This record gives sequence, structure tokens and C-alpha cells, in this order.
Amino acid sequence: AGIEHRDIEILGVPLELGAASRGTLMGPDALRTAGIARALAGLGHHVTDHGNLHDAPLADVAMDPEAAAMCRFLPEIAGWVRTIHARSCEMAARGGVPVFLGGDHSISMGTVSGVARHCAAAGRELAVLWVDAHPDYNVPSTSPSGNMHGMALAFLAGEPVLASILDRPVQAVARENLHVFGARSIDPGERARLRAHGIDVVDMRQIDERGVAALMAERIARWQQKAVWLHVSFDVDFLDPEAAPGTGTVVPGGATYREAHLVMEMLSDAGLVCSLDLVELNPFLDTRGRTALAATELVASLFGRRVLDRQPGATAAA
Ligand code: Z70
Ligand code: MN
Ligand code: MN
Ligand code: MN
Repeated sequence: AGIEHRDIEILGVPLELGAASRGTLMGPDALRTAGIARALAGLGHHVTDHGNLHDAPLADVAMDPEAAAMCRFLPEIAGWVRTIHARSCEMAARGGVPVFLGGDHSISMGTVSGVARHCAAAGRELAVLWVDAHPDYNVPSTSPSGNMHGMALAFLAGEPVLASILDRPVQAVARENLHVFGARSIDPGERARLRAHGIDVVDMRQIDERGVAALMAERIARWQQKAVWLHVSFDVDFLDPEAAPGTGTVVPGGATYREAHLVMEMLSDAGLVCSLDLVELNPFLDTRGRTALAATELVASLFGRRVLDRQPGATAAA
């Protein structure tokens, strides 16, 4: 069975100020060196690389001062988020598959909010799969670090205290459509918020007990029923440090290379993924390009690469 060929639009977003350590600004270029565009084109997709976004101007953010004081580089990051948002909405509306190369995870405040605005206009229900060791569900008052990549999903859920990061009303993603996958590092206040909001969080224990195939199959069935626009926000720290050393916050006990590929293959078979972020690659910390290469292989699997074709109807354990 051949794969469906798609128009894939790549945009590099070299932002590093949202993370604890510098270096993710080199992420987009390392992914290009690893061959991300060539891999996708080799699968038969039509790939356009729009290059990197440039530094955005500082933004004036009308945030409560006490909260703003807890957000490191707020004017810089809000400037980027506003620029990214506009580009993302445009790209989504063009009908291709936007692929955003980060950059730290704070870029997703712009990428996903842009996609959400397009979905609202187009009458599509948006679901977000946050593949990450961290849920990034902090607000300024629960953040232990002040790093804004740890608040990205809270912003997308419509957290009012963060809303002024964007210069227009935020189209919040419905809580029932937020899915965290691979969590193994959650701050205490963050955990309380996730629980209070009823967010679907798959932690590593569940992955160990039930396996990625069964867990993904359940979620895919729900998304297919609702015919959602699925945005995948992939933080490379989902992977175990063994497979992906090139990221600022390595947390032991992550997904194996094989588990991550299976997630990608199942998502690809489901045909639901309409947009993607690939974030938190820090080439400064990488070992001989290993993380950039692993991320590139995973994206190829997400867009149709297979070891062997599947018989139609063959399914993973549900
Ligand atoms: C922590 C915080 C985080 C990524 C680290 C860490 C958040 N929860 N996210 N690395 N990608 O500072 O909020
Ligand atoms: Mn085309
Ligand atoms: Mn993250
Ligand atoms: Mn993370």
C-alpha cells in the first residue's frame, strides 16, 4: 500500500530563551543537517522549507506584575509567540501540513494557538498530543523555574493569567482534547492543576504496564470518532537520554527508540496528524548528531516510512 503524499511546510523557529539552557536555537539547522527535508521528500511528499523565523520585536505584555515577574524573558518570548502565531495560522490555512522545528517548547504557544485559530475558523475540532517527559502545565505561581517552556500547555488550555502573551483572544484547546504522553517529571503545583482540570496524562508507569500500542490505540479511536485535527507536539525529551542526549532537561526512564517509532507509525496509519512541532533539540548538548538523527527518523515514520507494509486491517493490540 502506498502512502498518501502531502504538502509539508517546514518552518524553523530558533528560540532558546524559554528553556533553562541555551542552544535550542540551533535546533532547526541541526535537523536540516540530519536530513529532515530530504527524508520527507524521499517518501514522496512535496516539501517546502520556509527557512527560519527571524528575531521578533519585544512585546508589551499586559500581565499581572506578580505573575510577569515569574516569567523569564517574557517580552522576548511574547514577541516570538505573536509572530509564530500569525505564521502558523497562515500555514494551516494553506492546506498543507505545517511542521515547526524548534526551538524550545515555548514556541508551541504560537504554533498551536495559530493552528487553533485556523481550526475554529474552519469548524474543525483540535486535539493536541503533547509527547513529552513534562506536561508543561505550570502557571507562573507554580513554576519552580520561571522557564516559559514549562508553561506552554497551560497557555494553550486557556489559562487566563497567561492569555496576554498573545495580542488577540486565545482560542483555548478544550481540556478533553489535551493529551500528555510520556510524563515522568511533574512539579507539585502542576500535578494539582492537571488533576483539577481532568487532563489526560499518560505517565511512564502506564506505558510500562500497558505498552504504547494499547494506550495509543485507545486515543486514536477517540480522535477518529471525532475526526479531529491532530496536532502533535513532540519534545525530544520524551525519549530516554540514551536515545536522545541532546536536550537540556534529560530525565531518566524515557521512551525507547522503538516505543517512539511505534507511536509515530500508529499515528501515521491513523491518518490524523495535521501539524507537528519538533522541539527541545539542543545540538550544543548532542552527541555526534544522535538526537537530531533520531528525531529525523521519527518524523519519517510519522509521515509514512515503514520497514514492511502492513496488510490492511492488521491492528495493534487494543
Ligand atoms: C519544569 C519547569 C520543562 C521541558 C523542562 C521543567 C519544564 N516543569 N519542559 N524541559 N521541555 O521548569 O516548569
Ligand atoms: Mn503539491
Ligand atoms: Mn516540553
Ligand atoms: Mn520536556
